[in-house]
Amino acid sequence: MIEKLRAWAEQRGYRVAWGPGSVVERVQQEIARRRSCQEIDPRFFESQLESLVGKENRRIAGSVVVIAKPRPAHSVRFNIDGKDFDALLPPTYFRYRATFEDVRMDIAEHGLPGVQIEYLQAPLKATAGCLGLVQYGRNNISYAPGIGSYMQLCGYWVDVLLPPMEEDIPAAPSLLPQCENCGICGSVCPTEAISEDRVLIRAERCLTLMNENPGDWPDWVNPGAHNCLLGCLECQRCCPANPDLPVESTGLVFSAAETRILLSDESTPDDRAETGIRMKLAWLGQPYVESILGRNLFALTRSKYF
Ligand code: B12
Repeated sequence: MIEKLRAWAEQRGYRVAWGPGSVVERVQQEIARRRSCQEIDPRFFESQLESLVGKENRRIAGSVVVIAKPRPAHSVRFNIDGKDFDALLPPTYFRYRATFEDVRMDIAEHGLPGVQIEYLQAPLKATAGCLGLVQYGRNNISYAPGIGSYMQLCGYWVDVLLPPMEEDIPAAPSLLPQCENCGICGSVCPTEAISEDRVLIRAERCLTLMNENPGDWPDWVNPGAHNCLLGCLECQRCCPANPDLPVESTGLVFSAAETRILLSDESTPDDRAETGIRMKLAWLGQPYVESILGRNLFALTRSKYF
């Protein structure tokens, strides 16, 4: 069974690791500890992490399997004042949720046929780190061997007890050796979310958290720092441990009229539904960003990157 799983991953260029379900509990306890000693901002914890660490979400007994799937960045085209404007989406954003399902269906058919496979709702980097699948960078993102950080982690419960991978797994997560004397990511982070004194990111300061969510950005955020339609690529693109960023087109084009509606302060949800905007965002796998996309696009047009 394990040989089949390994061959499945290798054929697709994925990395795979597995281990006992207790790894997830261990990771969850560690994050709860970081929350209780104030290493993690309480408001950030409640809004983003509680669902991953706060409740028992295992529905089947067995093992956990985590896959690192290489993903490129993607471009999306807008039309501003008659000119094409290509905005970048970091790896993982295009068809994020759909990718979990694609991988689940594929592994169920070819990697672990006959095995029940369910989504793992847990902190995936930390779980993958304990399983030896990834190492952390100083930017707090995880890196898989031969891939770097441009990947999506997909985690699953499987209803069989897979044999241990290696004797010393699960293990404590480790740092990339290249990070020991580097620190470039900390110096380019536009919001000082990466500090010298710790690996754990100050997530409440991360540009990604701000531009993925509604609301005004705090005054200390330089709007010119935005470099993607959603998210931020600064701490990954500068990283010597990463390959060049692969970029693919989504093929998605927002017409001049649609771009105008997105950028207008006065447009309504009906305007977005009547044009192709809503349908296009659903196809992109980002239906929740309808109300914030114009804000982000406007910031991008003003940023130093364009
Ligand atoms: C919440 C979340 C966010 C939040 C907070 C990020 C965070 N680090 O917590 C925000 C919105 C800011 C965010 C941003 C991004 N995210 Co995000 N996010 C998540 C989510 C849902 C949970 C992450 C989590 O577990 N946080 C809790 C913290 C405590 O866990 P941790 O970061 O692993 O922290 C551990 C380390 O710091 C370690 N540690 C502490 N000290 C030390 C010291 C040493 C020496 C070592 C080795 C380790 C170590 O201990 C901590 C655990 O106890 C996951 C999906 C999932 N289900 O897991 C995606 C996920 C982590 N995100 C992902 C991505 C791609 C991003 C972005 C790159 C997106 C973008 N381009 O804009 C940025 C990266 C920001 C950054 N530099 O970290 C990917 C990461 C892929 C990868 N290559 O690692 C994930 C896994 C989604 C996926 N399915 O692929 N994200």
